[in-house]
Amino acid sequence: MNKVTAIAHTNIALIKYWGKKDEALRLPYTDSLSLTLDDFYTETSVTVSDEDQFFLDGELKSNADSQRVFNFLNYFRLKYNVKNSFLIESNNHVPNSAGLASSSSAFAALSGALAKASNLDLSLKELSQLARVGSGSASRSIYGGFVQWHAGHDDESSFAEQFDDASNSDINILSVIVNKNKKNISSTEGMNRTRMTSPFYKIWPDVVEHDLIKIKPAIKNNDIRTIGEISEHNAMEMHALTMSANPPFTYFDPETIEIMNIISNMRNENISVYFTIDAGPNVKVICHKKDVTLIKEKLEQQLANARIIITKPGPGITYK
Ligand code: 2P0
Repeated sequence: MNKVTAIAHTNIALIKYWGKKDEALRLPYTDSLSLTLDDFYTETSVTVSDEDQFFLDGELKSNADSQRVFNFLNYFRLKYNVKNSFLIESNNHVPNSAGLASSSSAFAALSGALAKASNLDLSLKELSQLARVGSGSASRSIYGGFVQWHAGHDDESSFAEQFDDASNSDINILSVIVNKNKKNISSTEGMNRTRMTSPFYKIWPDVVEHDLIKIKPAIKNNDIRTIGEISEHNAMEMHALTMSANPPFTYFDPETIEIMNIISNMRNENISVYFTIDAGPNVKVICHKKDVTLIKEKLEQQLANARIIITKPGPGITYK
């Protein structure tokens, strides 16, 4: 049987997804909006086989470590009446579970490869619906550029679509990696605890709606300063939710806060630079392409142990 290979890129949420109203289908409480990134991706090959097996970065994973992938295979088979088992070989070109959203590219690539290996001719919208059930943010990684995930109210109505292909955007992102260790509190657990216990969660849908209304024209106008301001504020609004959960928690490490301060100081020098942070300690820095080298140098001068990768808007799913 032929091997089918799909490549999908990670995305960074500018307006965050934080909370599900349906666990099994991964239906979110709110829309979210992301930028797909060029340099972080997952390449996944699928071969029809006589048993399900999952290799990650060349290593055969135990049944326990494959459970999330196997559950997804079962969902896929049931949804599309597929009878086959699959050999899955996935290679991540991102540090795993370090707030770099590797599950977004992973489940997007897996969805595309599974559909192709099963001779299903799925639209991008259908792939987005499928990927969403693997990991919410994966619904957005089907597309390149700026992508909006419509929360919807059921499986059919919850999917992402491209908002802008970013071909006219001067935006650059610096990925500042301070910690590659797996996070203690998964996104799934973190968002559930927040939703159930933070007294501020009830205003989160309004916060997102408001931020989306402001960021969309800024994206169309290539207004990176406004994109940065809104994204940074939205990230802090999300992290304020984790700190007000019970028991409270944070994804910030000391280095995370150090980087936030460095960015803020650069703004005092009139450099247009902003940050966003996901469910981990690493920081994504948002800036104009013309400033990216200077900003990288300044970060390197002030951070002894950080790894900094410059990237730009990336493409949607492709096949080899
Ligand atoms: C996002 N994050 O919008 C948000 C912001 C992290 C912070 O989506 O539970 O792995 O698998 O649906 O997609 C990371 O969570 O969560 C995430 P699940 P996912 O990108």
